[in-house]
Amino acid sequence: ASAQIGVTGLAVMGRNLARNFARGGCTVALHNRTEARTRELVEEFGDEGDFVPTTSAREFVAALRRPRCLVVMVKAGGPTDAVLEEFAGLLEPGDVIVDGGNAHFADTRRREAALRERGIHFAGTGISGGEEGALLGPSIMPGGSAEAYEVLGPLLERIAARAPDGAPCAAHIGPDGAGHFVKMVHNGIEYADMQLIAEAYDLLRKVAGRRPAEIAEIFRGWNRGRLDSYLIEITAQVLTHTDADTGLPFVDVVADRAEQKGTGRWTVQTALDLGVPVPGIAQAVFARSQSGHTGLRQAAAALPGPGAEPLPEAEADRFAEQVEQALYASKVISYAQGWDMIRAGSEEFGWGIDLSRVAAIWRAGCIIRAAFLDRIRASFAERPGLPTLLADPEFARELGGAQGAWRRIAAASARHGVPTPGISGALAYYDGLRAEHLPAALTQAQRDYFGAHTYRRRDREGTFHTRWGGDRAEVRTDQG
Ligand code: NBP
Repeated sequence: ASAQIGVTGLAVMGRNLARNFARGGCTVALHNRTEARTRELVEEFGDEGDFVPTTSAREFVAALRRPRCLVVMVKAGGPTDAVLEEFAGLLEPGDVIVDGGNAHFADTRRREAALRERGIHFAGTGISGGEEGALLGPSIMPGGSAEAYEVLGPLLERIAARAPDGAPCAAHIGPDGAGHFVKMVHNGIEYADMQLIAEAYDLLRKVAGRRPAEIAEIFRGWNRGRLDSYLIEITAQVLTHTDADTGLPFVDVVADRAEQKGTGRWTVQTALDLGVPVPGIAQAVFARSQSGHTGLRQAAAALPGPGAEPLPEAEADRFAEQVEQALYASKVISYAQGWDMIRAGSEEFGWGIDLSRVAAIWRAGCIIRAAFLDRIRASFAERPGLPTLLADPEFARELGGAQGAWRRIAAASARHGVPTPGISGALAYYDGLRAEHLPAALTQAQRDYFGAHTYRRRDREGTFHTRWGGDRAEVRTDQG
């Protein structure tokens, strides 16, 4: 047994992770259900490092040093269960299985509990950065026991991306499903971020009358400022690309129906279960869903609305600056909601997640990597009990500074008929949190009217009900 780590499941992700380990100096055992993939990897990339190709699960396990450490990179769901069942029978207490696939954190909790019974550590691990990240350095979010991380940590930190300060973008997140939960929320934030960028593009195009190549230039400018991020950078790349067949801007030949694999939906479903408001993520998931409903869109296509009359040229530059402010403010709101959700999950499942550490390992390697994450890291490091990112003095000052422009953009989008559920919804969230009084009072009164659901009063302790159907007298319901 010579390999420090093994990878089973050698499709795009597994293959690139295995190469990353090998390039980093690890001896890597290789296994895949279909042998051909293992052979191909060694033929094409065998000179990149030390690989130990194997042709059976038994041979694979035998190739690993104790305690064994193996990474499963197969299709999430049934295939993961099948592979775990096969390997669990061959492993010994103290061995570590890493599931690097996109598992639902509830499945990870179930699998961890079952394997723990057999003395095997199971580290459900979120890996972000796609194919390229897997090879060059992903952001890695391992869950599972602290004991497992002792074995695993040094190996994962070796292949992870490096933040600008040199720190590896891998850190123990917390027990059982914590890693996959955090990866799920990462993807939810990614959905929200992408939606906001799409809305900013739409506004610049339809209201400011800018062409895709001009918008790319605007985005490049933004990328030199506080919006500096991977998603803004690739947006500029996409917007400068021209379709070879038609000579049109690429964005104009792509069908306007966004698809989804499901992690955004999981985030929203879980948020509903946890009772944590993440409307920015929900709006993004629903916006993709709405874009794909061609039947609904066709049926509504003739409904009246404002014409596509762009602003006069003299106002367009100022408008673009206001879009930057609205985009930035809305982005802060989305991230605040994401962190609210991580805190809620951590409390619900007793994970003890360090909120600052999550921001630290998202600074590089992952899809939402951005300069701004270092400020979130610093914010939670200084104030671990911060109830919301909106209460951070610096973010609060920025939101306050942006709110004038943000309101003008939300108003302009309504006036021009450009849908901005992300930007306008983020503003509603901001106003909803800062409002001294919400109409929730009326909602609660209605609930008491039709369902005797009771209410609390602003001026007194206790719960009350008004006898709406009778004399409308108020009765106290929390006393004998
Ligand atoms: P896929 O998700 O396409 O899975 C293909 C791999 O699963 C192959 O190695 C295949 O073996 C194996 N497999 C299947 Br399918 N059923 C199996 C079974 N019953 N027993 C054993 N092996 C089985 O590969 P991927 O795109 O590389 O993704 C791997 C994991 O990483 C997934 O969970 C994915 O969600 C996650 N992920 C992907 C990305 C990304 O950007 N693609 C990013 C982050 C995470 P075979 O060769 O014999 O068919």
